[in-house]
Formats: sequence, C-alpha cells, structure tokens
Amino acid sequence: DMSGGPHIALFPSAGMGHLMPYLRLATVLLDRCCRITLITPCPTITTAEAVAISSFLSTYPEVNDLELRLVPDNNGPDPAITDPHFFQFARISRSTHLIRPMLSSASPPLSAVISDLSAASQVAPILTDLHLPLYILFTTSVKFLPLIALLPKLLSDPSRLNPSCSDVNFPGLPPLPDHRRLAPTTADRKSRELTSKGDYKTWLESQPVDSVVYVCFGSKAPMGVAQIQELGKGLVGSGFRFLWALKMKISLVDEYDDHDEETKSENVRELLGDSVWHENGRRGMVMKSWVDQDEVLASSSIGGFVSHCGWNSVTEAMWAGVPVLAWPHRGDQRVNAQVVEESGLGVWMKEWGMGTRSGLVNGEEIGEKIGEFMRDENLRERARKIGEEARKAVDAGGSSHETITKVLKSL
Ligand code: BUP
Repeated sequence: DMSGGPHIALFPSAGMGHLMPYLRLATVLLDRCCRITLITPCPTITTAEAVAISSFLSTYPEVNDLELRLVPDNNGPDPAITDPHFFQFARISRSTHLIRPMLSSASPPLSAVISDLSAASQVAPILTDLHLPLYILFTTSVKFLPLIALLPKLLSDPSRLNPSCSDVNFPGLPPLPDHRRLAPTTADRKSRELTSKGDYKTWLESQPVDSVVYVCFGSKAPMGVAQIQELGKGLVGSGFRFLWALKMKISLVDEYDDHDEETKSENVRELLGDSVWHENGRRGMVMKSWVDQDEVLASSSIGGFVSHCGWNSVTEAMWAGVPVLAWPHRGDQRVNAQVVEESGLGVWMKEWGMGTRSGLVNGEEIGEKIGEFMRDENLRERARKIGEEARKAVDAGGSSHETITKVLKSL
C-alpha cells in the first residue's frame, strides 16, 4: 500500500457543478496520501460529466471507481420535474441503498464517506450502521447554508411563501428579495441547435492581454431568447472582444454532439442577427459546444467574466484572478453574487432580471456596463489579488490546507 493514509469514498451528485468540486477534492486528498474511492452514479445525464469522470480516472488510475448503476424509474420521469438534474438527484437518492455492500466490502476498509448534500439523508443511516463518519462537501457558498438549513421551516410556514410577501429573512444573510427566484426553475422553451464553428482556443490565444470578455451562464438555460439577443447586441456595442459560451437548453446527453454544423450555424445567425454574426471569429466567438472554462479563465487574453455565478464559476474566477460581472438568475446564484461583490471580485447587476419580457435588459445598457466593467483596472487588480490569496489558501499553512489537515487528523 503506497498511500498509507485514510481511505475515503467520495460520492458526488448530478451535473458538472456538483461533480467538479469532488474531482478537485479527490486530487487534493490524493496529494495528501489518501486512498480514494469515487462513487460514480451512472448513466450520467450529460456527456460533459461522463467525459470528466473518464479523463479523471485515466489520469489517476490509483482511484478506485465504484459504479452506482442507477435504478430505472418504473413509472418514467416525473412530469412535474422539468430539469433533468433534479430528476437525476431523485434517481441517485433512490439508488443509494446499493452502495451499502460496496462500502462494507471496501478494501482496505473505509475511514469516511464524503457525500453531496442531495443524497446525504439516504447515505447517513447506512454509514451509522457501518460505523463510518459522513462528511458533506457543500457545493456552493457557505453563505447559502443558512438558507438550506432553514428551508424546511420556510416551507412549513405558508405565510412566508405568500407571493405578496416579497422578502425572505434568514440569520446570517441580508434579506433576499422575491423568494420565488430561489425556487429552481428551468424554462422549457423550444431550443434551436446552435454553434459557431471554429477553434476558440487558437482564437483566444491570439487576442491581446485582458482584451476579451468571457460570457457564460452555466450549462442550463437561464435566459429567454429575447434576452440572449439583447446580450448579443450588448457585446457588440461594448466595443470589447468576446468569447460567449452560449447554451440554449439543459445539457442533455446529445446536445454537445456536433452534427449538421451548417444548419446550426445558420440558426446562430438567425438568432443573434448579422451584427453579432459578422464578428464571429473576428472580434468575438460564440460557442455552442462545451468550452474548457478553467482553461479559458487562465488565458491572459481574458479580462473579465460575465457570469451567472454558479459557485464553481465564482471560485474558478477567483482562482484565475479574473473579475466578475455578476448576472445571477436563480437558486444559490444571487447569494454567490453577493460574495462576488463583498469580496471585491466584481460587480453585481442587481437590477438585471432573468430576461423575461417584463425584465428585459436592453443591449445598450448591457454594452455600457460591460464596457465600464472591462475598463475598470482597479477591479482587475483586486481580482488578481484574490487569485494570489486563493493560492496562499491551498499552500501549506493556508486556511484550506489546514482545514483538510484537521479533517484527516480526525480520521
Ligand atoms: Br457551460 C460550461 N464549460 O461550457 P457552476 C461549464 N463549464 O467547463 P451551476 C465548462 O461547468 P450549471 C462550459 O467551469 C464549472 O466548473 C464550469 O458549474 C464548467 O454552475 C461547471 O458554475 C458549472 O457551479 O449551473 O450552478 O452548476 O449546471 O447551469 O452550469
């Protein structure tokens, strides 16, 4: 046994946002001489997850992969659930009993399990029986924790869910306006296949330092078509170069397969209009396919990030020292946007809504704000410092390093 350290099982959940933190933690723990078992629910709902898992496993062959074959849903998907991620959370929870024999027969015996919050209540009794400690790696900002902790109370008090009551108050958090935005909503709208053809990496490398604004709102579909069009106008109007990872619908398995390039290109043109299209491959790039966000943010050409503030995106921007223009949409994203603002990493466009007809933000305003944001050298300097702080935190003696030391000692 080369490792000698504790044997830890990691149990991530559905979606890239819930998978990436586990793979990152796994590499940190491997570095600290732990033996790692990765429980991989399969099939995954996105190609991106399957690709990330298999490339992780081939990079770290010492990791023990335990496939959790998800129990099929006899009644078919619940029609009330429109977001496949939530459907997958439910499937994983329903299949959790299958991990008991896997965990009890692990060799060498396990020291602990680290699970996603979404499956924790199913995992907990199994681990109690096996006398194993359970840790939860919470995949969003700690600021979101009070809200999650108090949600059952909120749900049990109908008066607080009254649509006319606009603020929700939680200890440790400023009032959150309009609680309805906290609910997971994913618009089911007709999607059109889009792409832009071309090699964005080569394009990005050839752009001047800090000249490109990177735009990405995650892999789900947070924006209406009209808002996407206004954003396109805004990017052109900003005068800055742009790399736009444009996603039109929830990233189901086939979405990233590149077939029929020509039709998709025509559709991008139709959707975004000629002014954006003419910039494509010149002053800008619109990517329908998966981009390597970590790599994009690390590029010296990127000078700013317009983001939905998924927690991974925020931490990746911190790590890269890239300032964020926060345009959150739902769930934990507005709490994360607050972290962006308070930490000095960026600016939060509080008035910008989700792109519904009533809340449409026009292209001119977007262009102006992006221009202002990209010209703000003080902000860029602050973001750079945050990047340096992030590195200190994971280095020996840093806060993140020490926290992991404490956990490992307790095992
Ligand atoms: Br889209 C996209 N490339 O093209 P968050 C995302 N990512 O690497 P949340 C890419 O996916 P949603 C792409 O770097 C991050 O690690 C990105 O996680 C990566 O978003 C992850 O930012 C996305 O936490 O929403 O909240 O999970 O699932 O919509 O991305």
